[in-house]
Amino acid sequence: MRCRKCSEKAVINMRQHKLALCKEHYLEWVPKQVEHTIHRYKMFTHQDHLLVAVSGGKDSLSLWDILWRLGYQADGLYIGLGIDAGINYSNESHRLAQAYAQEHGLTLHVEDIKAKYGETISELTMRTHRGREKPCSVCGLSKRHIMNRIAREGGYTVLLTGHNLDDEAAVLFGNTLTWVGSYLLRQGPVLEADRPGLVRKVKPLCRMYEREMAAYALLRGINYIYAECPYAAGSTSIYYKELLNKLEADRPGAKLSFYLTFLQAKDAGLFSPSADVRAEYLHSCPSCGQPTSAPGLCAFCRMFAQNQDLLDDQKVD
Ligand code: Q46
Ligand code: ZN
Ligand code: ZN
Repeated sequence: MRCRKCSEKAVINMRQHKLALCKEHYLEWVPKQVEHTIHRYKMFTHQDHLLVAVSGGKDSLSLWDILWRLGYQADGLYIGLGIDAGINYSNESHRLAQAYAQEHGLTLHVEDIKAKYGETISELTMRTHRGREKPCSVCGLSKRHIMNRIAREGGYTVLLTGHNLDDEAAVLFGNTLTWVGSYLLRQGPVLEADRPGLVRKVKPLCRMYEREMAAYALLRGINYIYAECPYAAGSTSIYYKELLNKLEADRPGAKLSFYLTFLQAKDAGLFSPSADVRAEYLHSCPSCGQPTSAPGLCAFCRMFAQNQDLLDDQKVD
């Protein structure tokens, strides 16, 4: 297989794009694709002050790398979740995120959940769900809350995450199995800051296949954590990704077309804003100021308010 641009030996063949490229042209092609997505969905400009959520994985580190190469002002945010599960997952991912920042002279904010709130994600899940559930819902809620808080405190105009096409297609697949209108309406490359207390959120890798990002990180020589979070195993989203991969193997481009035709349908008004029923009930959490549909404190503040009660009880005892 030869590179379409220079006839050198190709390192990757992307059947979905009918395109094979050599290393040099592939490393040029990926940032161009991402820049196209940034412009296509009017995500941000060179004047914006960006905050990238960096987990130490291939997607977020590659995204940070691409932004740096494209000349955007982007700082990183690493959230220490305190996940160990025998492989020291959090420490290793933190080390790799820090190493990337140092090598490129970039600023990385580090927020350690245990240091700040007194419990790791695993401990928090044990307390709030008695270990009956995986930590993912607690983890997702905490990450969203903390990312938004740090972006607001730091005066960042846009918050970026490294979700790729495989992630987005799997979420979309789940949402279409249940047809929750409010979720479908809010899924997309840009989540506007349309509620007080929210920072605009974007996903510049939403059109890039996971395989393309893995190839980018590898060919660019980015050191990322190969291990998945130990709690990801057996999750529904991995199951949906496997199903979509089977479809993609038979019909190259199916994943991309599933996602893009959804966005077109949404733009054409297939989902009415009245589907976003939650919006009517939103108010600002009295403790942190972020929007919530829960009565009183938001779900994140409630987790820690319970904790505070427990601590107070222990002190009384
Ligand atoms: S980090 Fe957190 Fe993920 Fe691990 S505990 Fe689940 S949500 S799987 S992206
Ligand atoms: Zn080439
Ligand atoms: Zn709150």
